Amino acid sequence: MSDTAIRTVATQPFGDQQPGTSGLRKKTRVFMQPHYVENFVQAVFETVREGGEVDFARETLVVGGDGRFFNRAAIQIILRMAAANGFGRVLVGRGGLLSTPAMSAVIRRRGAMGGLLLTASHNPGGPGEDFGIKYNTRNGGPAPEALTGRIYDETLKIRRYLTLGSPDLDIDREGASVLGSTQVTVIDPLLDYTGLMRELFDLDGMCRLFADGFRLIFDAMHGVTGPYAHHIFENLLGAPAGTVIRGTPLEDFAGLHPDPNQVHAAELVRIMSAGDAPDMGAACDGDGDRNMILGRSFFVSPGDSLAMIAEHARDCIPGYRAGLSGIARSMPTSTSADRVAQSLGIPCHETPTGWKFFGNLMDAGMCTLCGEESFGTGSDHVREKDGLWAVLAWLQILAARRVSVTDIARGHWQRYGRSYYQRHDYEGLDSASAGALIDELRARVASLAGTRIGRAAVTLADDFSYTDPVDGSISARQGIRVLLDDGSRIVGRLSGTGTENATLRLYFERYSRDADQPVESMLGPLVEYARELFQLRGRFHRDQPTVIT
Ligand code: VG1
Ligand code: CO
Repeated sequence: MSDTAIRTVATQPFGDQQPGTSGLRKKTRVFMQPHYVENFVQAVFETVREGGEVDFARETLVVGGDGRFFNRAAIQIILRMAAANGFGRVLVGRGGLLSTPAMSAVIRRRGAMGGLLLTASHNPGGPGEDFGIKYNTRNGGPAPEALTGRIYDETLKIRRYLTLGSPDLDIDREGASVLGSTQVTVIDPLLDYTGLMRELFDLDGMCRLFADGFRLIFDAMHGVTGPYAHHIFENLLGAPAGTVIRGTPLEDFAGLHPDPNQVHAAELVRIMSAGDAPDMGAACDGDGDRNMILGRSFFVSPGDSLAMIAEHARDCIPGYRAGLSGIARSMPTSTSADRVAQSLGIPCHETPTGWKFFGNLMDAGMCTLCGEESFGTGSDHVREKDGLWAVLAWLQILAARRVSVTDIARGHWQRYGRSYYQRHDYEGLDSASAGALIDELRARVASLAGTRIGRAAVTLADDFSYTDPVDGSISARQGIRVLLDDGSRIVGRLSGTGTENATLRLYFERYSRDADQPVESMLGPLVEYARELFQLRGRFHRDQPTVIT
């Protein structure tokens, strides 16, 4: 049999290939089992082929990932399968790299039918850590729930997949080659993304900021943004060499969690707290869709960051000069952005957790900016959250206003008041017990209405359900929420991205006109109440969260 003869390989369903909040995530060794990647990829192909209505020979598929361990091997598997399944063209990022927002940009700019992203995002990487696969659709965004549901159904039925017997392709040199009847082109992973940033931002304005001595430190956490950040900040904007730290993508992220928060980017936080700290610090996660923004000894909470970008976008960032059509945020995200939307006279939409819920709103022109409390910020320039875009948005605002990060935040609080906010994660809980707790709460939470927490009364308590205003689809069971009459909120939900046990996320928000109080004391009563409500001591014997962000 020749290398490019199509091979039909018999297989059995695995039963556990259900995508979560953001794609299929498992331990790497699970993905490394024979047929595991193949089954999932074939199930994606069968689903998006729509029973033969879509002719793959006329379509382009994009492939790339965040560079973690097993990225390259998975890409070679996918290239052979894409060719065997008859795709006309496959684009793959050089070295197997494409950040998540760059994938979205490539799909949109090149008219591809979709893309396969290899990443477990901010989860650690390596043979003993995590891996993931996600499918993005023609609009460049993550597959919506209806589609991931159909992909899962397909994984339960699968009996065979198609591949070739061809050797690995060289994915480290740009250029086209042919695999079976498929053209495979290795592309520069920076090209489309950088082009898009040039369209949205005034790079000259930011160059002047750096020329005037502004100092940035950007932590790529050994994820995929390193090459993008070196190019954009140091080559295009003239920031000095050394602005980007941990800028080389590594398969194991040097053993760290590539998660841009104050816990996992502790070194960056230390640099930003020192006497000679740069003007701004920023970090992105493994696949480049999350961001953290820091001023000198100052942390910008992600919900605030969304609100502050929204406040200044029209006046400071060329790509938004026409104004914003609306804002969208995930339900647990703070309501800071709602107040900006109100003052701009535009709608603010509240969606379940996960970027896939923003896609319909953006496609329908109902929102321009989107954000999540989990360090996700973005706009309708792509259909993913975009870490470097957020850093550039902040730089552009600072270049226009010529004040500090802290001044931007204080100005915002002065004008709109402040949402004190924290998320507490309790990791490693027994899955069955955590699931049972949420089920119990779902059944009885409504009865909390009218009871008091400190001086405030509960106005509404429920399990959040979302009806998509564009296609009418309903996503129920999206998180237990307790809303109080002073604008405070407690939200609790189980993570859908973990690969081991259960993680309970508790979210706390309290609004005040007084912006100068310590966060902990403002949220203290809510935290105490939630610990009881979610039975952390009684059921799980936990006194403290694993991570606070
Ligand atoms: C988490 C975050 C969510 C985010 C998702 C994917 O999901 O809470 O806001 O969209 O990760 O982000 P969960 O279900 O674990 O809470 V990323 O950067 O992993 O693609
Ligand atoms: Co990510």
